[in-house]
Amino acid sequence: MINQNVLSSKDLMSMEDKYGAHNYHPLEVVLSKGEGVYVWDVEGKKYYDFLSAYSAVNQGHCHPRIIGALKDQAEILTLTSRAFYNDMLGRYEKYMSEYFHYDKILPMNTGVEAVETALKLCRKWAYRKKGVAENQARIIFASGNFHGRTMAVISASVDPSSRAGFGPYMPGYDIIPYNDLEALENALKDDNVAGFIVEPIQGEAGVVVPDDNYLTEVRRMCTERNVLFIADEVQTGIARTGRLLATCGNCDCSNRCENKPEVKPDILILGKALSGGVFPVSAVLADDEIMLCIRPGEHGSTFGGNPLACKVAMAALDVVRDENLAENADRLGNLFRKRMNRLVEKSDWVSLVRGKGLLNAIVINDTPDSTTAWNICLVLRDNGLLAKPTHGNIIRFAPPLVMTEEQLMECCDIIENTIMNFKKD
Ligand code: IF1
Repeated sequence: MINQNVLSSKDLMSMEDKYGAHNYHPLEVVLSKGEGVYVWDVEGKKYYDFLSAYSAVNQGHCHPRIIGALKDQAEILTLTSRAFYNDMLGRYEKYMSEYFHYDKILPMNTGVEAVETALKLCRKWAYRKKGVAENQARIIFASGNFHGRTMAVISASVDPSSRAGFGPYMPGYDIIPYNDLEALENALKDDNVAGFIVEPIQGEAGVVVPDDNYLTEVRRMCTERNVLFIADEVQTGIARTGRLLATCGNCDCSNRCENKPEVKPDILILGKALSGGVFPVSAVLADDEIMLCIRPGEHGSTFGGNPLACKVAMAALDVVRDENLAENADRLGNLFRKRMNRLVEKSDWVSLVRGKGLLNAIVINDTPDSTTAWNICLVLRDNGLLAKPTHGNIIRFAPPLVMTEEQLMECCDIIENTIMNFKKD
């Protein structure tokens, strides 16, 4: 019988294999502690976390202010359901409305729940405001998207691993190439189009950054055609790309969308780091003309807007502002890409680096079905840095935004030494 108190990484991986669904293929490391930019495995080995739980721990692991908020509220009131009011939700809604410059917020829990909420809101607006005939509303998605794993959302995916074998699929969708304004213009000719949902940078597709004018043109075209521009900032939001939001323009206020309204989405979707990775918290933000299209009893969730989530999210966003995480991500991201571009020149293994802020990826010079990127990540792990390939030959690098320049340079050294000494077996 295994001593339940002293379990090795190997024991714990075996337990997951035996008792857990096999819906993931994790890198072989078993983490037991996290603090700031570091995580430790069961045997006590320390690593730099270069994935940040897919950009959910932008504020760093177990940030004391966020954990403090969690502990304080957990001892007072955690959940009331929305059958009643609670004393945290109104405060949180006001805080979020002022922080992101929208009239209202609809609080949810996971990112995909917020995406689903945005899609439902978009359809409601189409019927109640735009005058689209019942059940005729169409929503445009970008090919290569990742918006979550529910049936309505994977119905818009073109990735076989997300979509295959889950049919039949949600009707009323059009899928166009990402970063293709001509394709969007054509799709918008249909008067039944209610919305266009898009990631400002496609994360899972491999950190695909669109042309500089893409989002501005999306905003202009959607306005002209009375179509809702829906931005999925679940991964790119909360300072990850060097701005509070990736849909922010290049102005210099902390909440940049205020100064570049021409890029401001009609519906904004947030998740992941909205809670600092401490607790599932997501949100949909919109102005009254859109948000009030959902009326009492037409949407909700048991945990949506719970007091614990409200308290944690406000602490998490205080940290983003007070520690200037957007500016830090912007500055360190430039340093990181500069170092990686030197690696592109020096190594045959790296063909390019792309990204914004501290959401970056390198493309490994091998076929997408090769195991090279995976094997490089295994050596990075052995050298004290955790990252994981996204599609095939692309390695995503997304450290917590609290990283210092000194720590970043050490991580670049680890990446550079690993790749310069990598031998394909
Ligand atoms: C997995 C990556 C994938 C997201 C965007 C909504 C959601 C996500 C832009 C849904 C979630 C997670 C899900 C996780 C791996 C990770 C991910 F891009 F971040 F790396 F899969 F593409 N919009 N992304 O990125 O949010 O419901 O998960 O809270 O499913 O394997 P969620």
